[in-house]
Amino acid sequence: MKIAIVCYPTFGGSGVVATELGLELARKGHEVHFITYSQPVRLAVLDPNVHYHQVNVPEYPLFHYQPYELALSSKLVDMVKLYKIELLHVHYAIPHAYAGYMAKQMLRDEGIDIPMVTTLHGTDITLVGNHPFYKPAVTFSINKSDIVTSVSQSLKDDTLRMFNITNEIYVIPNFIELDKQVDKSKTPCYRSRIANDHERVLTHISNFRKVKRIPDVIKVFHRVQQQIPAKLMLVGDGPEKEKAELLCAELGILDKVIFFGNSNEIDQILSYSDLFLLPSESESFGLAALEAMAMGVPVISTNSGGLPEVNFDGISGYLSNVGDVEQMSANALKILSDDVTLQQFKANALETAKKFDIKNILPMYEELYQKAIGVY
Ligand code: GMT
Repeated sequence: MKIAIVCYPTFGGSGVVATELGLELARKGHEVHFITYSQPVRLAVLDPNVHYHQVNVPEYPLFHYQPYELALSSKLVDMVKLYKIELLHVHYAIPHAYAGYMAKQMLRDEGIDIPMVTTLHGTDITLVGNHPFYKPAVTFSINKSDIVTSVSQSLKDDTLRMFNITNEIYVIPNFIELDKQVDKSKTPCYRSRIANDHERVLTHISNFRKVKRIPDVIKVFHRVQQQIPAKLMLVGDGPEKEKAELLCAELGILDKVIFFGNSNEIDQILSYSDLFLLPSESESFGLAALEAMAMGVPVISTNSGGLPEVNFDGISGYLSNVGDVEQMSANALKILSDDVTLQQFKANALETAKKFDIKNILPMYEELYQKAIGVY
């Protein structure tokens, strides 16, 4: 199949999911075309089945906002015609499904019918919760897609509750590539630069938006390190980072916290972590938690959104109500305080992650692609 993938190419779960999906489809022999404004961060290796087409938005001073959707829909039309692409898979209703629908209409005028699969990742829904003026565009984009998928049951339920949806929504969970090899030879030496052998390493990875509740990450760590020797690795960048640094300084733990910024070495970082913290306000899935579990790292998270579908309470880690720093700290200590318990949780985390192996999830997308193509 010739498939175009449209996504946000930045350090975010949806971009990672779209990129890994495209790469795995390419490995299976499909021809995959990424169409976006910059090369997705994890699209380092190009293979002959993988193409990347950049969407350029010419700057024009008359426009207060440069029209990305227009540029994207034109690019989609051009690439579909040039490469005879058979299916569009867009990640996020706005603006991608919105632009994809316009491309479909333009192509139809030229006698080309192309199906569009839209995957919902959550932020569309959160955004509409905060800014209802996007609601008509999101509803329209979802209803005009040929197939709609959602990364969790929780996100599907939220979407059906908040919008007037006439389309079926298929739940396809996010996935992880389990066969990936991490260069373990680097692990002990890197770890020793971060923490002593007797110290536990706690980790949080995100885009440091408010929804991630970074202060809760720090407060949990603050309590943990009062009981056991520990270090905290904070990976990623975003609007809440500076406040996080100030809070660490205020609590007197700055010397125990390492701010890494954005990194492409997530697996390496996770390979010397003992516990992952994800106390988010809302999370449609929590890909970062799954990435941690796949590296054998148990997770302390909230029970919001799709997190209970990924992190199993008392097995791969623990779930708590949003903001319950007290319980999250107690649970973290429960996991970290002795080696036997920690090893058991690490093994459980990896075992749970295996349910989300890309090998099991990819056929679900391929089946829906066939169904979408069958529509025309
Ligand atoms: O979490 C973010 O802020 C980034 C956002 C994105 O667009 O990558 O993540 C969303 O999609 C991920 C992939 O499906 C999910 O794992 C995240 O839970 C979801 N974020 C939210 O729902 C807040």
